[in-house]
Amino acid sequence: MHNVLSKSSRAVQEALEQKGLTCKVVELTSSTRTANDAAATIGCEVGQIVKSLLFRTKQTNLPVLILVSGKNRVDEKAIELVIGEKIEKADAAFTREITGFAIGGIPPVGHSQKIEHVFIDQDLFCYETVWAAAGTPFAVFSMPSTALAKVSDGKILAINQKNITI
Ligand code: 5CA
Repeated sequence: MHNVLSKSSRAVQEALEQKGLTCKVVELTSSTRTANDAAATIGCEVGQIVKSLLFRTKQTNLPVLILVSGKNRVDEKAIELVIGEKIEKADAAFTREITGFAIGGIPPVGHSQKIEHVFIDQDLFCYETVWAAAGTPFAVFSMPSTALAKVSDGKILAINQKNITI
């Protein structure tokens, strides 16, 4: 672990503090780019990893942030039913424009633009503690899942795709 945070991770740390959270961003020496990498590096369950995925509404081009348990895949239809419009994955450029961060390090809070539509996977509440990216593929922080709901101001929903054959 490093003591000095990168610029992106420092911005996330500051955003957390502004929201009254005491959690500390940690920079690791192994990659936490994917949920599986992060779980292996941290030594937690993959379900405890918060994937912060950016989508966009197809017609109105508005950002939709979906905070998903690392063990789940987003059921886009469940989200579309709530917002009344089709959505699709945002590309890297749109993601950076809205969040201020690159894919692989998108945090659940501290974005450069306000995101109106935020959804939280209800399965994250199976865990007392969850871990999220903090600005880079090497930085993470942990927080109580209840705090995640509070600071992200998201709508809690069942968003896991049910019909996957593994
Ligand atoms: N650092 C980890 C967890 S702490 C992390 O950021 N995981 S993540 O799941 O939130 O971010 C990686 C996700 O970004 C991938 O699951 C994938 O859904 C998405 N992604 C990767 N490449 C692209 C791309 N080119 N365009 C849109 N989304 C992408």
